[in-house]
Amino acid sequence: MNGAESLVQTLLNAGVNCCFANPGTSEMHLVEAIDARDDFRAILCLFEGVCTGAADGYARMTGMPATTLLHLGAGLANGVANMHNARRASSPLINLVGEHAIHHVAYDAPLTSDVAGVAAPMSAWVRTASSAAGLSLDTRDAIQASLAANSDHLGNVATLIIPVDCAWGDGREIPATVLPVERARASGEVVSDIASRLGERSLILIDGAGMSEEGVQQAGRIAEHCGCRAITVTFPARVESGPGLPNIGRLPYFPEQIIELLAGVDHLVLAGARSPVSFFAYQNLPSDLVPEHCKVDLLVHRHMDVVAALTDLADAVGANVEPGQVNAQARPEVPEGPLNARTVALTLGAKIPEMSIITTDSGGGGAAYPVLQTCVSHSWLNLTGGSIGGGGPVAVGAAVACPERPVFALLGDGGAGYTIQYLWTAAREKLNITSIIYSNRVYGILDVEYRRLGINDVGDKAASLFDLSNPDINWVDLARGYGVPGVRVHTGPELAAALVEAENTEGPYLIEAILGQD
Ligand SMILES: Cc1ncc(C[n+]2csc(CCOP(=O)(O)OP(=O)(O)O)c2C)c(N)n1
Ligand SMILES: [Mg+2]
Repeated sequence: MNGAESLVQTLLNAGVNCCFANPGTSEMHLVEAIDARDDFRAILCLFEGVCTGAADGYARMTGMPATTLLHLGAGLANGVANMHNARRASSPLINLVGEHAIHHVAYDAPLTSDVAGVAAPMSAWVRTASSAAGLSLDTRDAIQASLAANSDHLGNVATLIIPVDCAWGDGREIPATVLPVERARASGEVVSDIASRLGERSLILIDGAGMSEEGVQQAGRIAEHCGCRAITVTFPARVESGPGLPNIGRLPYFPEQIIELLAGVDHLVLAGARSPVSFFAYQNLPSDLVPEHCKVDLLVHRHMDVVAALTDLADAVGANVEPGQVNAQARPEVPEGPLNARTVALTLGAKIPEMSIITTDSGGGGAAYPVLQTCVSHSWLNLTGGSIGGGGPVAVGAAVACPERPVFALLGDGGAGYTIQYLWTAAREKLNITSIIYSNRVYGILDVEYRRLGINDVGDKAASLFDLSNPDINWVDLARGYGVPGVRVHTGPELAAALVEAENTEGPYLIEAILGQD
């Protein structure tokens, strides 16, 4: 058994059996070791940002790490932006990155670079293997690090750098056990103290595992009993939502909106969430958005047992009630007329199947959340770290993880441009992904943010930096080029028909939604 084979065996021993790959010469022994195993899935992605984003989506749906296989510092660097989103999601992820043989590094051949230096800022754990015999233990440690209860800022991305002589040298299969991860309980004292002060002007802010079905049920019990509200952070990694589940709202995006919401809150309880701050700094606004009159209580950190803490809190307040439920509604009618974020949302509400998985990026997709919440059960995966180009790749990983569930990727035409190569992987793997491109032909939010600074005179150069026309991007042609059928739509009924067509089409489908006036 060589080092590469011992690495793959160690992954399989721990139940890690999927790799999103874009290999090169220094990874050939790893390719060979993967090739030898029927029980290990290898999926080619045409850009490394698709590999890292897909591994993130896979982890959010399974709770298990997928691996990426990347080519030295340059390949890893291409994957860093979506590693950032994965880090913000606390997704377990294992990057396997090839490196020159140890003796070859000193020759400074063209692909030589500081691989560990590239990995460090987005990784909780980085190691460069130094022997073939130790590679299985290195792999065990990488798996353990990806599953560890790390604090928020570290995340759960583990990067194992593998000099090729460690892959081709003699390996050892060590029966390396991955230890179960213990998540700390919230202190009983903290729970009862918070319980004694929960009231109508309390707000429970939830993140992490607190948004699992069990977590939102417990938060719903507390909210119902105490008459307070429970909401998630603005861009949670995954939320279970729909009729039958409690009405868990969401922290808004703009700082003014958050300030307005918190003005009526005297008591903020953090359940796996961090205290709200402004996404960006503005000269006339604070970074910390919690008003002075508001007492902030940390119930539980995200890396601790958030669900148990919410359960303990519900018990401590004596919440012998069913959780309050979302105000379930019939599915909306398909709206007539031109499309905008709102009419796309209503049409999705009318048409998408139960148990769908939704991924979002930039663009107007977020407007669909309050609509879908009332009428269709779904898992919603957000762009956690604000680095656009995550939504398509995350959809790939979610579809690989849950082949029986339909996946919808709601993407802005700006964000989609960063990682559009995901379409080819979706076509090749016959993934059940319907992509909806919100085609307004502009980086719309940048225009909004520019004006928010008080600049109303948008000059030609500035306008050209926000504009996506001239030439217009033809998303349907792009999709066809990657082997994905699709259609362009302008109205609610056209979109509705396209969604039916997507459902009846095996594999992926792309809908370019041309947005008119709001
Ligand atoms: C990696 C990365 N680069 C740049 C940005 C800055 N940025 C934020 S939103 C955006 C444009 C989004 O445009 P689009 O997807 O078309 O959505 P729209 O605002 O038009 O609804 C850009 C460039 C970012 N967030 N992440
Ligand atoms: Mg746009």
